[in-house]
Amino acid sequence: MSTDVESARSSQPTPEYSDELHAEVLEDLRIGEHGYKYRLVEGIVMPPFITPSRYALSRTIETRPDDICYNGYPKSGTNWLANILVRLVNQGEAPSDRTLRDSVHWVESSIEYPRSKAELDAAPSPRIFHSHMPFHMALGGDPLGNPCRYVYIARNPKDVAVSYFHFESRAPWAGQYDGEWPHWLSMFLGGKLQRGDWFDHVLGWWRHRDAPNVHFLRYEDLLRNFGAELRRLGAFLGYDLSDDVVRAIEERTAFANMKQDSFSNLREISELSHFFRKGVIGSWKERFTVLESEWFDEIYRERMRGSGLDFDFV
Ligand code: PPS
Repeated sequence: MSTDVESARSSQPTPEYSDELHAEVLEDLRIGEHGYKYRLVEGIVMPPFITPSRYALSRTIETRPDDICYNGYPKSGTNWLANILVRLVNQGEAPSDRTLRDSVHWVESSIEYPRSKAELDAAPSPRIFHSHMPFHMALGGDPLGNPCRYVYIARNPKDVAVSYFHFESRAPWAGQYDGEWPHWLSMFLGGKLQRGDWFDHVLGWWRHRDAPNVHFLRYEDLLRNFGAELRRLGAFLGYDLSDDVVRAIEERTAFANMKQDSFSNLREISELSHFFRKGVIGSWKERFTVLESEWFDEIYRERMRGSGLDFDFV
């Protein structure tokens, strides 16, 4: 554990969410069933910390050809991808003077190191942006009309729904939501969770997977076939990775290592003490009943029909 990272951690303020500090406009916060807190942004359910000014900045920021914006529906492996990208542009190494979250820019959010426009303009290239937005609300405006490279990660939605349930139950930015799992599942399938409908989110990016500045990957492929997926990602971003660098990134971003490494364990953020939960394919089976699974499968088949996209659930 590096001393520099330790001191970066201890000097971070605790970015605990509170309406007063992070919601910017309190009047438009809404409370749904079981206290679920959210705000609507362009008609889509969003966390209260996606504030009008942060969202406006994220949409209007001028992107550069070497910018990278990774994106995904919540709980799809975006922080894993963050660690991979930070190391990919740096020969497998992580910065010694800051943590993972502080190595990336989360523009749409008012929590966790929000940068001003001046700070973003001054940030050295390649800038790496964190985002969870649907395609039509992406960082930098229309992805097809700006030079940023977008990397989208998608994960099978049963695991996403379960991971998200653990993450948002009793979370301050979700109004201390206190519903039970069956209620959560109906919210997920109804598109009522923060970041909106999973199918719209994933298919919105999937439809543009062949655009020259969009790269689409699946969590399950990364888990099963890391080296090949990393090389594909490297080729998209213009990095030729040696075997040693591929091995180093695979090892340092493996779940167990990310969980204990002070660079990536997210322990500096108080609400994320249980962030590294399972990191596997198929933990949905511990939560779904047979009936829930059949109901889910029916909706999944209907919504995914004709898309050409499918997921590994086991
Ligand atoms: S967030 O809060 O929306 O940004 O979460 P996100 O990072 O997108 O996804 C969190 C889930 O990813 C798992 N995770 C990993 N899986 C495999 N390998 C690595 N290295 C890894 N790091 C994080 C994390 O544990 C969450 O999934 P669950 O199923 O809850 O374990």
